[in-house]
Amino acid sequence: MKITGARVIVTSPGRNYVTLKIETDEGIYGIGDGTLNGRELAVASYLQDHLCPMLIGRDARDIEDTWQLFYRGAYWRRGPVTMAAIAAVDVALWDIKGKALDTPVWNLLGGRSRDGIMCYAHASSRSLEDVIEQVQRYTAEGYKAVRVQCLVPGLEEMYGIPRAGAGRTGIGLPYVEQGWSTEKYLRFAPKMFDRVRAAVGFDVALLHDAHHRLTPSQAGWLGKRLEDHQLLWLEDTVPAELQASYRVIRQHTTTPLAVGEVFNTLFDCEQLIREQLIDYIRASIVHAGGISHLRKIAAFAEPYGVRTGCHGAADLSPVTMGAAVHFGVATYNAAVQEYNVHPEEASDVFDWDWGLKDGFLVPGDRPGIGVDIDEKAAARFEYERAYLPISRREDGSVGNY
Ligand code: CS2
Ligand code: MG
Repeated sequence: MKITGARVIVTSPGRNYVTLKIETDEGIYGIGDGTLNGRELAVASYLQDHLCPMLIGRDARDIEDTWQLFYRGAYWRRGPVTMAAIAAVDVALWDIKGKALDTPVWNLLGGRSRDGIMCYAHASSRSLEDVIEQVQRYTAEGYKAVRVQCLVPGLEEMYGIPRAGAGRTGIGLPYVEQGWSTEKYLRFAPKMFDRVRAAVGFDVALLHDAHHRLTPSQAGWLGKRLEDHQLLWLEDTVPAELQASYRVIRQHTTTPLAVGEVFNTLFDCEQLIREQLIDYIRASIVHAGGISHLRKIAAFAEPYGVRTGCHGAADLSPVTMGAAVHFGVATYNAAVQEYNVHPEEASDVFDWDWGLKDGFLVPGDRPGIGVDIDEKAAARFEYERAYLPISRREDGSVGNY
């Protein structure tokens, strides 16, 4: 089965998405996601200018060989742009294989370990009362787990999740800047959980994201203070590249720790997993080299008791989410999948068969990954340059996003 075409579709139905479509001489095609929030065109060029020409004429069945060709063959390895581009190719080829064999991708990954993967929703607001109401509403809808984020009193903006539209139009800048104070955050975060747990009880799993803004000792203190609230996880406390920091954090708290949405390969988390410094690895299919590489991360993590809790913000397209649902039902140590509703317009462009059932994401029964793209509709939503907000600390210096 020869690859006859490979093209990149950049579209912006509510937000930017980069999709790769690979066509074969048997009429079967597959799609993969290469979206890298705020740096979309870098991946589009990497694919268009460098990988697509090499794909033509290759056998679409040889997924592993194609992965190794692009990873090892480039010499310049790793990094989010490279690994998102490789992921787009990898997922498109798994999609083709599923369609060629007339079977969903979970069946190619060893079959099901479960019928659906538990997901978590997002309670996020400027008001704590509203956050509590959101948790209650999600619980009533059947969600088993909810991430809790709230505006820190004394700060102007929420952190970690841009407002709808933010990043597209800053005031006087092409990007938005937001003030940050770790001290104010640390005074508030434990009280927030005191209030939320008192209101919603312990039947719902709660999660929280610190977005890389703490020092190891601050993270240890926060984790310890939150222990009685029994979080499912405390996410991204310190900058993710500081793997050794987790030795300090781990010694100070038993709150479960999650890290890794910005990781691209096993090498980014090898120490974290081998030393059992974390409980959940958050690497995603799109940013960690596709299904093929994420499987290897999960396989490495399994004997150490580390489970996956893959990133699934709205910048991870319905294509990645489709692949993630197959990965989540097939992979033994997949624990939970982040889930964020995509912008409404995304369903004009993408058509997917995965769905939400009683707090679990479940695959449909189409062959492949079960997601398609309407290229004509995609063309109606032109790319719009967008940036993530920049965080500025109270002393004026740039902080970690
Ligand atoms: C976040 C994301 O989902 C998460 O846990 O950390 O909102 C993240 O900020 C974005 O996906 C960045 O693109
Ligand atoms: Mg996060």
